[in-house]
Amino acid sequence: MSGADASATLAWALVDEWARAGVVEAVLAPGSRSAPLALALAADERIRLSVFLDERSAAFFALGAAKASGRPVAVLSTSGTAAANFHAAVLEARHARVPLIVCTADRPPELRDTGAGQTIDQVKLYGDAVRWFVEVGAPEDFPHAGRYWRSIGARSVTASLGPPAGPVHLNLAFREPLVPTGAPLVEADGRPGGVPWTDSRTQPAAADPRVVATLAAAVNAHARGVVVAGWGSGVPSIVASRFAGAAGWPVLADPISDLRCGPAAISTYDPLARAGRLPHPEIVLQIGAPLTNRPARERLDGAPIRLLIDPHGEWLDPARSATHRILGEAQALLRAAAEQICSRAPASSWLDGWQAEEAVARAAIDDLLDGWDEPFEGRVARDVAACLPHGSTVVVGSSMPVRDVESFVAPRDGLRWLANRGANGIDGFTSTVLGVARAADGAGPVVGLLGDLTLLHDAGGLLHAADRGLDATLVVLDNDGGGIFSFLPQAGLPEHFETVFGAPHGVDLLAVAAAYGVAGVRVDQAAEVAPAVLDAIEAGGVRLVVVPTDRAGNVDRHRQVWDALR
Ligand SMILES: Cc1ncc(C[n+]2csc(CCOP(=O)(O)OP(=O)(O)O)c2C)c(N)n1
Ligand SMILES: [Mg+2]
Repeated sequence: MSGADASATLAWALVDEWARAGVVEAVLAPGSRSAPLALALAADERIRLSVFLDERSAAFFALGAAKASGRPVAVLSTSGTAAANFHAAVLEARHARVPLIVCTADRPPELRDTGAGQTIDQVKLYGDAVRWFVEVGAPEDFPHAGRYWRSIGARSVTASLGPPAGPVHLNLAFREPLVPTGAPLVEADGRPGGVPWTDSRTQPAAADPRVVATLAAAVNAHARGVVVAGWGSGVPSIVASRFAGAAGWPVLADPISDLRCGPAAISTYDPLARAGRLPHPEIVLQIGAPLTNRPARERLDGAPIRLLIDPHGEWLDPARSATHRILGEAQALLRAAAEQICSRAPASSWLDGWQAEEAVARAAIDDLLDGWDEPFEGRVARDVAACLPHGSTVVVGSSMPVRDVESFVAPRDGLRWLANRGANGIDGFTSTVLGVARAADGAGPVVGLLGDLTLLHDAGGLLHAADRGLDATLVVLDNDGGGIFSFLPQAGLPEHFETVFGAPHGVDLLAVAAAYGVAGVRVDQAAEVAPAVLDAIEAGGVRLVVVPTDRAGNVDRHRQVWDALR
């Protein structure tokens, strides 16, 4: 064997291939076994490196940056439980189709299964959650080693981008010495001209003319249709608007679909469904995930024709109500179908009816909300979305925030919405928001809307947050526990409810943030929430706006809104 430094060469070749293929962000949590790759990442000026203590926060930060940018982000851990702490973010990346290059350092084979320190079985650690797994093997100088390492680097980027995008896992065994030996590198130069080892492209799917014709015929045959859009529709709002406008159909859009804008958008389907006032469509076309809102889903699942556009073959149909499924890109299909629809514009009595219901419901909701001085969680969601400048990104936490956003936010354009809805966890959220802010790079404000437990679950994500040069405002609805459970049947079991579900903590969230050097304010009046958020954005840096609310009172207020529409 030559004395060349194979570990350093492998690390350099991987990082070089990632940079050639467009990777600009990497995240690591320190450890010794990962040293060769950590040093190569730190040395490469094309890639910005963020360092976290907690691997879970590191992975969710990478997830946020990748979600916001659409570009793969590399994330590196040392061996052992460190690698296991990536798992939650890997699962979210899988289900939300986010490109992540997950690198776990490992002991070489001769140290495995021997009680060697910090050694677990890392082979296929994340199971089927990853789109590609490679046991890279301990680096050695062998013929064409450079070709092998470079092709792994290039292919890991390609595999993470799919489609569908998702996490890939490189398990990297390193032998000591783990720091550069000073020996020459193995011959492993990249292609001339700075191009990736293998330039890999996926041909964009054009819409199949027969499928387009079938969809257009279905629209032409049914005036009483609706489009429903959950997260991940992949359709630009202009395309959805043009299709809906030609069809004369309303768009029932969860804000996190980015399609709650334009004249056909209906934002009040939750209270309308609860009041039994949702008109009965003959046909429902679902793009993206199902709505989060259960009353509306239950109402629409009963439509005689339920069409599911399924770009990634994921059958996003938990109610099993789809009568027809189209495997393919919604964007190309809607764009082409809109051309073939015998347009019902400018007037469709079906759409007019929906818009009239929307106007009545919107006015009733807004009147109620505006009359309440103490912060109501639904109003906070509505007002934060309404006040933000064009170009802002809102990252919504699971539990009630994502539901209140769906129930109360009025249609508007100019916002981008993100949420961890692949697996609906409340974990890693602080770090996700900060990762989004990293990718946004000051291009527009980034605001997180989250519950108190969601903040506390990843309070550690605030470590160093003030020093990362990031701008992000975290609007925390502090109802001292899990407010969502008060809406569920568990609420009828008072004996154990607070202990087992509500889980109050009594923690001063501003003091927690202050311990990490993060400033914030507490806002007790509903009308002051939006100004406080705008002040925080203006001040810059990472800031908290804590809005105290009351779990029981919050349920009452929601019921008052539902009752008002009955
Ligand atoms: C990682 C993870 N653990 C547990 C849950 C279950 N869970 C769903 S909502 C919730 C409470 C969240 O409380 P908070 O963030 O304060 O929001 P609120 O319910 O008050 O709106 C919990 C524990 C989950 N979704 N994800
Ligand atoms: Mg809460």
